[in-house]
Amino acid sequence: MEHDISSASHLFLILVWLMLATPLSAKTVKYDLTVAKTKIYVGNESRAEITINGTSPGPVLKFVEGDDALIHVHNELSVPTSIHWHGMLVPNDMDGVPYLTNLPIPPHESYTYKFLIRQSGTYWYHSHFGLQEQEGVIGAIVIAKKNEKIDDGDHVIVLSDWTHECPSEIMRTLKRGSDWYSIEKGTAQSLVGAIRAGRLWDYFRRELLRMPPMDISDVAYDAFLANGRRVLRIAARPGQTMHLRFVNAASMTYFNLQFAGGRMKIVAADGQDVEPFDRQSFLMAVGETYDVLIRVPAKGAYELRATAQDGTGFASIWIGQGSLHTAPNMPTPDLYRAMGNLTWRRVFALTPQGTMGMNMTLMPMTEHKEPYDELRSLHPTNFASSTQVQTIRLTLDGDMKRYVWLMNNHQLSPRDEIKIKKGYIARVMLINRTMMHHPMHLHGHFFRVLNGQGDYDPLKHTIDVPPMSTVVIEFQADATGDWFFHCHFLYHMESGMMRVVHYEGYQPDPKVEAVRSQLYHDPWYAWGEANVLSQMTDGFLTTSNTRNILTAEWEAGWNNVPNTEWESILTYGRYVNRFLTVFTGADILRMGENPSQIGRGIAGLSYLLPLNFESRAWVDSQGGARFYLDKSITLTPRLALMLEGEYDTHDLWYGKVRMDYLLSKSFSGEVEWASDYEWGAGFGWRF
Ligand SMILES: [Cu+2]
Repeated sequence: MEHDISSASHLFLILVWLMLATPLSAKTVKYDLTVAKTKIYVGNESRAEITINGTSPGPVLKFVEGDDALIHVHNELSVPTSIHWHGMLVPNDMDGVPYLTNLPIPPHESYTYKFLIRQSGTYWYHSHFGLQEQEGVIGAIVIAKKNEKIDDGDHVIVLSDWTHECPSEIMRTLKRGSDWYSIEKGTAQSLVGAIRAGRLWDYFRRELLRMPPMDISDVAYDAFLANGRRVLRIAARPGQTMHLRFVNAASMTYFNLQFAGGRMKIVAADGQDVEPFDRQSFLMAVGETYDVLIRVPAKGAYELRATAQDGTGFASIWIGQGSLHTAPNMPTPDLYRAMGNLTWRRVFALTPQGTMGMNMTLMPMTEHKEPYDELRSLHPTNFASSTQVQTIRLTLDGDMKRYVWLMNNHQLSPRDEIKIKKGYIARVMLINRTMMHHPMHLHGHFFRVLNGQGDYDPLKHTIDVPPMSTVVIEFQADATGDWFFHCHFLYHMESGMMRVVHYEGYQPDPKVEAVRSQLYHDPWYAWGEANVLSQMTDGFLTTSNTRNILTAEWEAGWNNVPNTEWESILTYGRYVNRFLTVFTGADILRMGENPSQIGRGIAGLSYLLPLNFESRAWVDSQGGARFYLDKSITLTPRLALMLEGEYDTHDLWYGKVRMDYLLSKSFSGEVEWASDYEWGAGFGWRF
């Protein structure tokens, strides 16, 4: 009898334990995502893009907080892929960064991502492999709070940028320092443009400070899209309150959002609720999400327009039916003026610490900016005051000309991991020393943005660091692992602006660690230029990675000289910073009355002088030396005046003046006077 009572009470205890251990609402939500190459149409134009279940963006993944996500990803590509859950607090080994947290998913294989949904709000997912994000591997995630009803007024809008060009060709074009995209977009700056804008002094000061012309987005896009369309229509009832969940899944484009039907109420940023506030318009950085409430006016269809920050195009979202009410055109940013403001900031930035203080400074570039100052969390976000703080200083650096983007002046390497102490507060100062915005994204954490709201500073996973500004963020170091921290401009990340946040003592999966070296892979890009004129020819072939540059140059002339003269220079250069490169190599030349070939070893340096004069000096193995001075003046976006002078202890002075008019991305017409070969005309080819 006693025995029976005991087993009954055991059974009861087990039942109670089971009830407590399994929350009633918890369920497993499964998705199957097939990543494959498909032809995508934008209007009448098509391009082979990568889709998820046949579309780009892929399906919206819907969950309820507390669910278990089970996502089977099937790779039908001929190359690997890997999916990252952007803004999601997943275990490190589900984060989808190839070679860091996961092995890439090989072609025609599948992988299952499994994680507990520990949050609610609007997030997204994208491929973290190569440049696949630009090719369309993007999609949204919507997570309802427990007991939250998502009604028919709730819509996800995924914004993106679209180009005909293959992303690897875009990367190579950027690497070779081509200005073509800014010419295509009509945002290229020139001397004549500066005079017309009344900004000659700003232009001169920029040159004096050795800055490149200001740019907002490095790539020229063919279209800007909302849910894969230039024009998206959303049905709505008059007077209805709509909940719009914006995801900026573009590769390189910030969007200005403006609604023709009234103000927008921002209720959440990066998935986290904020105290609601109204905005007429606001700027949205790459990688961010915003939840916005709008009220549909009584009559008509109203445009909500997402304009690319550089003003080169927009996506339209039409809400409601009836007569059309367009949103106003966003003024195109005045790059000359912005540049003027920034160069002053550059002057002031030369304080002992080289920073502008701890407060977030926003660029006075346009009236439209991120709503960061107003973001205020609904709940206190401060940490226990007893927690120890670890301060991390990260500079964002870059060289527009070689298209190298760095953090703390280094590319990603095992040495430069950011080592985090578990349990500490990591306070990170992000110091942007470049003339571009950088949307910095931290995986696996929310950080507080120190924006002056005190205990209610907002939580985010992505933050824009405007040009020449400092932003301070801090997070509780409580998620052991190796987390990626990078600029979410795809081509900036790909050219070096990324770091690994490593928790001290964390041991990654040995299988992933075995291929970690792939993460540090530093690809070489090759390009060249050939100029063929009636009296001479010159050009070069270059191949380069982040720090190393191999160049073969030639020059030959036949006019006004007794015999054809030629010279060939081969160098290996080591890039020190955006001003200085040191090199060594060989110089072979044939010239003079009785031509004979001379070969000599050379060693020297290239240095960028104030006013953007490029200088180069070398000494040679025969005890000689040479000095070059080059200057290129962009008169109009397509017309450049190039001046070159050189002095060699062997063959004395030589100089040339060339006018180059760009006909297309690759070709230009040229007229030149060279001191040895006199006048000539011809063509230039960049490849
Ligand atoms: Cu960047």
